[in-house]
Amino acid sequence: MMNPTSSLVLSAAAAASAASVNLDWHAPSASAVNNLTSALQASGTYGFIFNTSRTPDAQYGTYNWCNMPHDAAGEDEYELRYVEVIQRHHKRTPYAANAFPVEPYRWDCDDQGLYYFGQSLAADTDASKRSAQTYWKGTNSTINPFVPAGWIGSCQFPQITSGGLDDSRTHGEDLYDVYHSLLGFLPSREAEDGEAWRRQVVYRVTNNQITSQVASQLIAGMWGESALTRSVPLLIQASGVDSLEPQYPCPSGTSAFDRLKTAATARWQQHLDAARPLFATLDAISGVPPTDTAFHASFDHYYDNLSARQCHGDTGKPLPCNATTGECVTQDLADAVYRLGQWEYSHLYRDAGPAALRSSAAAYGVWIAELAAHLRAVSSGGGMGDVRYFHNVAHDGSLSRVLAILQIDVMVWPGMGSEVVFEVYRKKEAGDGSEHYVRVLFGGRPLKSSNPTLGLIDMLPLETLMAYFDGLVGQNASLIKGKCNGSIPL
Ligand SMILES: *[C@@H]1O[C@H](CO)[C@@H](O)[C@H](O)[C@H]1NC(C)=O
Ligand SMILES: *[C@@H]1O[C@H](CO)[C@@H](O)[C@H](O)[C@H]1NC(C)=O
Ligand SMILES: *[C@@H]1O[C@H](CO)[C@@H](O)[C@H](O)[C@H]1NC(C)=O
Ligand SMILES: *[C@@H]1O[C@H](CO)[C@@H](O)[C@H](O)[C@H]1NC(C)=O
Ligand SMILES: *[C@@H]1O[C@H](CO)[C@@H](O)[C@H](O)[C@H]1NC(C)=O
Ligand SMILES: *[C@@H]1O[C@H](CO)[C@@H](O)[C@H](O)[C@H]1NC(C)=O
Ligand SMILES: CC(=O)N[C@H]1CO[C@H](CO)[C@@H](O)[C@@H]1O
Repeated sequence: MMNPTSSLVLSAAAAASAASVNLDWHAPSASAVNNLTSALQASGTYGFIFNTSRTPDAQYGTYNWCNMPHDAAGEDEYELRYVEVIQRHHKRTPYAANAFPVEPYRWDCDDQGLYYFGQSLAADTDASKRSAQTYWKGTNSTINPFVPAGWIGSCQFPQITSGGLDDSRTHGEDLYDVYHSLLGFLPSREAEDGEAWRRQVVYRVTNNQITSQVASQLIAGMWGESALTRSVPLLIQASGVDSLEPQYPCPSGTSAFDRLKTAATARWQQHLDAARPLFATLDAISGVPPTDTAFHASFDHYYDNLSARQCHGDTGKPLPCNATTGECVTQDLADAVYRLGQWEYSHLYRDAGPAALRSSAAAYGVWIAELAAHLRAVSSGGGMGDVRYFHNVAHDGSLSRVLAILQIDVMVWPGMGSEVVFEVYRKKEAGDGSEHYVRVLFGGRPLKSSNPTLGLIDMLPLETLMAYFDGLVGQNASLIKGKCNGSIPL
């Protein structure tokens, strides 16, 4: 319990930090990632891994596109009160749109089923209500003369591959190891405690099924057998307004963001011009027409086309070759694509100036306000009920916007399974008026922000982060509709 004096100090501190919070955009640090010369001319990928889900132990914490690092560590003087995780889904097949005009090989997913069925919740206790475990089996009709555009094979494009399911499971096991075994924060999944987690833990997904595919294995990884005894709900908001993907309409935010990738933004155009020879080489091998605007608006398509192959399975799928000329996409070409993809993400979410912050804050402000409401409820005591762990499974666009809003100092394209973790701590012996503190982890390490109000977000007074979020998006997202419809400046 706080005494009246410390409560006064607390509100004074909160008021002061709200008044002095800096809401401006601050440029990220200069690094290889946002250096166009290194993107175009370096060799390799800055030590980033693109060809396996398994990061060698000696390289723990290294950026791995196929399976990003995650983890956390404890702090003695502080008591952990609440954890909210937002992660990107794990590795998947490419999207249909990322196939080359002629794909050199099939991509089959016959080693797994994507289960779609409805079942009465009464089935948890009444076996006579159980549904058959029906799954979608991609099929190739010998009669149907219409061939799908893009990839050929029995997978859905996209779907989480069986390797991606394995990574999801490991991710869940690792989270349990940290938050139960190491920190004793989450309950045990064993014996008498076995079901306590169901009251304390919430999972949320987007309307894109791949996030549910990840959740199903992640939860089994976290809670083992005790997750299999009865159903586990996944929270989902309605399609079209979902804040997690995000899907809610935000025309001003979208147009401000899109402008960052047009000729109106000089440094973007400069990178496209400089990358023309690389595009031409890739087009000649892949057969992508030089007039295909989607493929040449950015490196996104080539990046996904190539990286999904290299991450697949233990050894990856080969880089594609041209059946006529025999010329192949070399590792050097793929690496150049990966470097330019990193540069583009750093540009769009960080380097491009205040619009990079403002457009992300508008497009992702509702989720930020939801997060802030959770954090506020925890610090004001009891507001989250029994819930102490909230896990969101989302996309690279979701994570990138969170990183943009936090103004990460060195931006990267969030790889498969990337996570940002918000940990709320309470100081065991609070003496300075700031009772709750927050640590934000990205890739298992405290996130460094370029914004001086945030700095290294490692035991930052919680009210400082709340004041920053409130300033950008408004409590209860009160600013977002106005920002999105243009009646309030971004
Ligand atoms: C970018 O990298 C090049 C080559 O490594 C280097 O010469 C240059 O100084 C870097 N630019 C910045 C702004 O760091
Ligand atoms: C993966 O790429 C690294 C270089 O980034 C290379 O040293 C390694 O041999 C590659 N591994 C496989 C399995 O291709
Ligand atoms: C379907 O099978 C035929 C014959 O084996 C093959 O030529 C064709 O590429 C396959 N189509 C798809 C979509 O897999
Ligand atoms: C192979 O390269 C040629 C010449 O660039 C191109 O016209 C063709 O579309 C490519 N074919 C395939 C199968 O990618
Ligand atoms: C935000 O919403 C909560 C719950 O609906 C409400 O209690 C609170 O007063 C609202 N805050 C503001 C500033 O509107
Ligand atoms: C824009 O949003 C604001 C804030 O919600 C609202 O008051 C206003 O009516 C909206 N304007 C339009 C044109 O939709
Ligand atoms: C993700 C992506 O960009 N995929 C592209 C792969 O190439 C085809 C053209 O063959 C494009 O349509 C896709 O958009």
